[in-house]
Amino acid sequence: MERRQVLKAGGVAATAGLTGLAGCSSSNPDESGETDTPSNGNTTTILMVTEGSDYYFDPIGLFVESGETITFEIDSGSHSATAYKKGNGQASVTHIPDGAEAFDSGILSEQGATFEHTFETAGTHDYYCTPHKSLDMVGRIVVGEPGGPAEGSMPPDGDVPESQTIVDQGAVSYSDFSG
Ligand SMILES: [Cu+2]
Repeated sequence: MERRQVLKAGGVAATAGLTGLAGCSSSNPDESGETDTPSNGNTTTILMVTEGSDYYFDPIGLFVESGETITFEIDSGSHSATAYKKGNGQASVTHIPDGAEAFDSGILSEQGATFEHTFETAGTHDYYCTPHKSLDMVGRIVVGEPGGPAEGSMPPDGDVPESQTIVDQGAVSYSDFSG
């Protein structure tokens, strides 16, 4: 599965035990990256990366089922994961479904720092990084199936993969998308 690449990408194993999930001991991938999906299958990580003059979420496009939890984790630099909903941070448009929670991690700066959000509402969720919004640091999460006001246009601050591509591939890495 594509998402396995995320877990191998850096430092996740070392910090998986520090996320403070009460009573959850299933997110314990070993260093080899060869672990099977945790039994509940419900934790997926998106890295937040500063690399030279590139600022990005990786994977930039991700599919999850309704009810799944995504962990946003600082790989390098200082970032936020902030939903495109008018009034949420600096969002100028709403690109999440009606009824979906407008998540906002606030700015995270420590390597390995995490923010978790459980996506309950089906549809297309676009989000951005507050400090790097003007530098194309945006991402798209499709929950269950594409839908809602994000469909038919890209976020105002940068491009993300098409929703159907995300559904088909499960995850779209930043390098695949930008390269
Ligand atoms: Cu950023």
